[in-house]
Amino acid sequence: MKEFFPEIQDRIPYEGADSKNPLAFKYYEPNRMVGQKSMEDHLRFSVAYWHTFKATGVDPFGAATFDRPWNRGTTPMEQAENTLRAAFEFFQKLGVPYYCFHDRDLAPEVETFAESCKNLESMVEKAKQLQEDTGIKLLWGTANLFGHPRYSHGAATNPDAHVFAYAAAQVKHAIAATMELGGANYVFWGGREGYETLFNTDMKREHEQLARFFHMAVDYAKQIGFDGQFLIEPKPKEPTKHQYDFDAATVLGFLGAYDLLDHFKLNIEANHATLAGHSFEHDLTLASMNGKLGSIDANVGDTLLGWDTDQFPTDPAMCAKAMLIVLAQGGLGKGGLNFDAKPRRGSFDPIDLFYAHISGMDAFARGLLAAQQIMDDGLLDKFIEERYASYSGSIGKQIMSGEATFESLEGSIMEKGEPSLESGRQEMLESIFMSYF
Ligand code: XUL
Ligand code: CO
Repeated sequence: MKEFFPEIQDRIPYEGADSKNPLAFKYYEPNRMVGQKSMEDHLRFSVAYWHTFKATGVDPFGAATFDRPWNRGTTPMEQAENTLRAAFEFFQKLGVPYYCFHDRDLAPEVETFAESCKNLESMVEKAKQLQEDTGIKLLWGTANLFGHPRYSHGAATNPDAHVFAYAAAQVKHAIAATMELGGANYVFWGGREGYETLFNTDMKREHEQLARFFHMAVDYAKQIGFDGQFLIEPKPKEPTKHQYDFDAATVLGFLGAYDLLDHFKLNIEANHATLAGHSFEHDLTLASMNGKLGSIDANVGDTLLGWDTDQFPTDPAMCAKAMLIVLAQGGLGKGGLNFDAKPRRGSFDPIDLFYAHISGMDAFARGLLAAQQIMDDGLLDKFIEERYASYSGSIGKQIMSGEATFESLEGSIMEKGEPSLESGRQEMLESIFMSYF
């Protein structure tokens, strides 16, 4: 059978930190134990079908630059089948345990809805076989509710109920496809769920529509017995100016307001957090502290650019900050680290996909090792614990137990007077953190 990546003969090897070979791992050793789990089980890496196999390099200024051999078939279904074969060859050679897709990445959308569904079913059958043959699994599936012109004013939040119905029908099939492939999660990214101007938008109504949509999805999952985790992926802007799922805090507020909290966790994407004006670790922490960090889209933006550049992560320190949060909550459960990332438009050779993923995997593996060491040493945790020590003392305990009142606290301040000031020691802590690299 024809190979799509003939330059890579075998599985990418681990060569250790001294290697200068860009086609080898320096840190990612899947079976290496880190704390109680193997690296592979901590990191649960996944490849994003849409960027890695379907992206063309097209941008607003120029045509496609990625001339992928798997996209050269004569019919759309032949291309889809070649793409699937290329994908599984890539997963195996890279040594990655998971992948993620949108329905329309896997199978082409054609003239009628019924025919598009048939295409999806046929591709799911083929993917299932390849999963069985290789042991590679589906981290999550999702539906593309943003590419087709029918969704230009939103899917669930569309002013036209006919479009809402179309989106519902599409998601029904995407959830069923995910279940058929044993997907561990199902993701909702609100592609065009947002607005450009309030002159034509009833925001309250659109929020209510979105909530109805999510409730229907929950009902459908229950009806068919899908036990994967539902995830919402926050993003503040792009494609619309005001995306409804702005950030982790906004999504949690929305889920709480519409009685959906029990059914969803969050898929936090680094580049989305920074577009919202947060750091990656801020949104990870916000999700995690609410028991809602379900999965991660591992990428990075460019500090000089204000849009979603979806680049591969290469900064082990950033990855360590993320992994500290993941380790502290005992792992990602059903979730994983999905590389929602693409090589730059000028990196158009198929082999660039290997360079990109290998460096992303190494960045996170290096970050994991540092995070585990930081946790084991406990210096940062100890500092934070001591910083809040007064809440274990008498006033602090009374405050947090609800015993204290404004009046009782006034009394204690009359007695105790001015508090002593303590330095936050930020630079010292940054220096400790840096010593792990
Ligand atoms: C878009 C984005 C999506 C989701 C899946 O910015 O991140 O690719 O991850 O729809
Ligand atoms: Co994403």
